[in-house]
Amino acid sequence: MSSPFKRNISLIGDINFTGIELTDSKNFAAGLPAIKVALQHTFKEMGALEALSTLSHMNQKNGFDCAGCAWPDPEKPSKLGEYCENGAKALAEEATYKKVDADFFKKYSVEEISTWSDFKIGKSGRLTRPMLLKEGSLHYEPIEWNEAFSLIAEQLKTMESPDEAIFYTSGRSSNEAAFLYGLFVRAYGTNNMPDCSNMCHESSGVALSETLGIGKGSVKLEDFDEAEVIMVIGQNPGTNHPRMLSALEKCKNNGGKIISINPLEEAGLIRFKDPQSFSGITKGTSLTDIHLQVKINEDVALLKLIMKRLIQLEKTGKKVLDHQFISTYTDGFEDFQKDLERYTENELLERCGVRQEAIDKTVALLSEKNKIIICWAMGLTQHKNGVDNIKECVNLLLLKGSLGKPGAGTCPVRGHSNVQGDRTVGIMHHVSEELNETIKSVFDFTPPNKEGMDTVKALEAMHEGRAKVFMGLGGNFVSAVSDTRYAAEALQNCSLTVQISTKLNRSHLITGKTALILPTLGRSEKDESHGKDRFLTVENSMGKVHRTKGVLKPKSEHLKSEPEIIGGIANAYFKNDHPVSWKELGNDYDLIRQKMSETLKGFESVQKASKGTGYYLPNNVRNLDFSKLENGKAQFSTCKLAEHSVKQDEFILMTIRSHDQFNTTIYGLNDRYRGIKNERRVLFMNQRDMDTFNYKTLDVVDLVSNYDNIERRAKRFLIIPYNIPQGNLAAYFPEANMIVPHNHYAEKSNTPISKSIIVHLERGA
Ligand SMILES: Nc1nc2c(c(=O)[nH]1)N[C@H]1C(S)=C(S)[C@@H](COP(=O)(O)OP(=O)(O)OC[C@H]3O[C@@H](n4cnc5c(=O)[nH]c(N)nc54)[C@H](O)[C@@H]3O)O[C@H]1N2
Ligand SMILES: Nc1nc2c(c(=O)[nH]1)N[C@H]1C(S)=C(S)[C@@H](COP(=O)(O)OP(=O)(O)OC[C@H]3O[C@@H](n4cnc5c(=O)[nH]c(N)nc54)[C@H](O)[C@@H]3O)O[C@H]1N2
Ligand SMILES: [Mo]
Repeated sequence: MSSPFKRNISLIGDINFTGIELTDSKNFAAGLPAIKVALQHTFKEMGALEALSTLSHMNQKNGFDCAGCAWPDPEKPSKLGEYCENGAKALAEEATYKKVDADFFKKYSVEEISTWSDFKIGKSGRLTRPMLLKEGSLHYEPIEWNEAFSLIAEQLKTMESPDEAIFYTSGRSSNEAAFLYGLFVRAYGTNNMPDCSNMCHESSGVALSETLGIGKGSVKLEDFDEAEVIMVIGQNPGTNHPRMLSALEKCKNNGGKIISINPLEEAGLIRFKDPQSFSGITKGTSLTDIHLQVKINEDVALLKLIMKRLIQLEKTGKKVLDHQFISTYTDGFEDFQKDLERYTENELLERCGVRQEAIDKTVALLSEKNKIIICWAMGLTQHKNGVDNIKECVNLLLLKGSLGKPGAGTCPVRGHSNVQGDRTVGIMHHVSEELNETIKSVFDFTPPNKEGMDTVKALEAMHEGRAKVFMGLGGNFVSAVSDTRYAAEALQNCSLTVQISTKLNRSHLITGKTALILPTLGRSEKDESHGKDRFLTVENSMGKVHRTKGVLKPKSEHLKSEPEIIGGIANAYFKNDHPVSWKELGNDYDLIRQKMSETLKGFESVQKASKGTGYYLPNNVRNLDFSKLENGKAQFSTCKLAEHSVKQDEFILMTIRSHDQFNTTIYGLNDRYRGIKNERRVLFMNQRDMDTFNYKTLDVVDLVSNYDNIERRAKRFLIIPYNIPQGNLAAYFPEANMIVPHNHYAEKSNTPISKSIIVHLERGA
């Protein structure tokens, strides 16, 4: 019997060390070094002239939205430039002059490319034409668009049930593309729409929906000007949302205070030197007033302690809580208060590991203020108790009446530039009966009403052979999800994998039997049809919808826009036998917007209103309208403390981003603010732990996790002494994804536990 053809693909590529240099970690973010690095990256990839002229259009009214993070633009963008160092890197990455063309794939087999590091793979350049990897072949070869569309349509038709196909989305797609994609997937007959947000802010969505009735944040950018206190929890804005530092600076200049809660003292939260102002370049603004160095995943303990102390203070006669707000707008206060009494201050203090004086200062500050904003990101969401982490933040805001007024509210800081919009316009594995009804009346077909799969369920289904076709609208699924080995096996089980992408990544190498690459236009590129420029829309982290229009000449004449590609696939699948005219819709974004306005709440005037700086979608928390929740009130929650059983030789490890990456795209090998030059395989460790276990700086170790008696290993990391709590470790994602178990994730949100993985270390070679 001949064995089935299996390509010999490396899961993570080259793990040789790249020549580390250690420097001092920094105590400020941005400043002149940021300008220098921004220019270095863009000049290198694009040339100086094009770089400067393109950057001047970024985040401006008639330009394009930065494809990096989802931080909003101010009403009046700075004329000097409304972008940050890492936005410039995102542009350089997309607008690079380097190309991955048919010759490239002729020269290099997928096996060979897979032995390269992710850094080298990404730097190969932009994808330029549709490519096919045939069953049994090791080289991609060119394919015409129409043939690619037919091939996908044929495969989709051979599925025994539409639920055997998976349609993933990453949050860079426009509202129009995501809406059309969701519509096609439903017309095909499944809700299998896993999304990058399942691994990201899903815990926020669940917690906020259950407590406040909307899965999004409530603050607007202006609220940062008025806030008395901003708490930044489990987030590293200096690297991942650098433009947020300007908003924090404004708060400080207006007399506000900043509390950061993080196992690390991140440079971006210490001091900010605004590269767009003169004083910024010289001395800058100190940001954090109180840093609470919490142990990994002990935020619930810390927040409980703070709230317990606030309630006690109130009992001494001081006015600390907003009783008026609590009685008018909330439900469950008594139970919440009773639950807090179960814990002693000492036990909470010991668990969170924070110094008593820092807690005292925090309690004193919060007791006097009631315009509080809480910002958070992956440090809270990616734990088993991720949903409770966020509910505990909501509890604090409810106690203080810090919602629905200027300068106060919730601020989950989103990741991808349109991850929030994609969900708003219908990328969702849950069934919404309301949306299904509207789709039925607008488009004249009946969408499926069976719950679909999120990323963890999709992974399992492919692994077990219950799903056979995988399509990715952007992203790099295999490197982004947990458990790289399991993920690779899952994708390699598929009969067909399709990636709609701008740049080459590992998901083009670890594929199904047959694989397709469909290259698409990037945000920064002109999207022309019949000589006319088209525009798209996106939604930022604060619920504002606005337009985006590229300015650069597309990298190749073969590229299609995302809506065109989706329209093409749908048209090949349905031929003309469907009430929706897919091809027409894919080509005409005005028509898509027209349909969005008929289908989606808040999009009634998207066509007109998205002009200029855009418009806000409805948000019930801003109006203190909790009518959809139990008793018509915002809900207090009783949250559990985290549970970890960590043995003597084990640690809790968080996977974090370096300053030189965008998720699985590696811009460079430095992590400037943390003092690392030219290496990604590093492990941050407390010096006392190093002494206890007899490790020296730059000793080599493997990271080993053991869940359910399965040993998972990530090889070869260099130990770096770092200011991190004892018992905690940090390494970069995606390298460390080898050790994240696919079947351990947050309760209710299914977000993988990427920030609290129990590991032990083994000395490596
Ligand atoms: N340049 C750049 N920008 C990006 C991205 C990128 O990769 N590069 N990614 C985008 C995406 S998709 C996202 S989701 C965001 C991610 O933005 P972040 O969430 O800021 O990214 P992470 O590096 O995952 O950092 C998490 C932070 O949480 C802290 N942390 C970890 N565990 C805990 C904990 O248990 N408690 C507390 N309190 N803190 C903890 C870490 O020390 C770290 O500072 O950024 C977006 N923007
Ligand atoms: N261990 C660990 N794992 C994590 C995380 C973590 O903190 N730790 N973070 C998680 C989070 S928050 C997220 S959001 C996910 C990210 O998961 P993904 O969104 O799947 O990953 P990205 O690396 O952002 O995807 C990059 C690829 O997107 C494609 N791309 C870029 N721009 C465009 C575009 O405009 N259109 C199209 N069609 N394609 C484009 C390029 O080909 C590029 O290679 O990873 C998650 N995984
Ligand atoms: Mo994310």
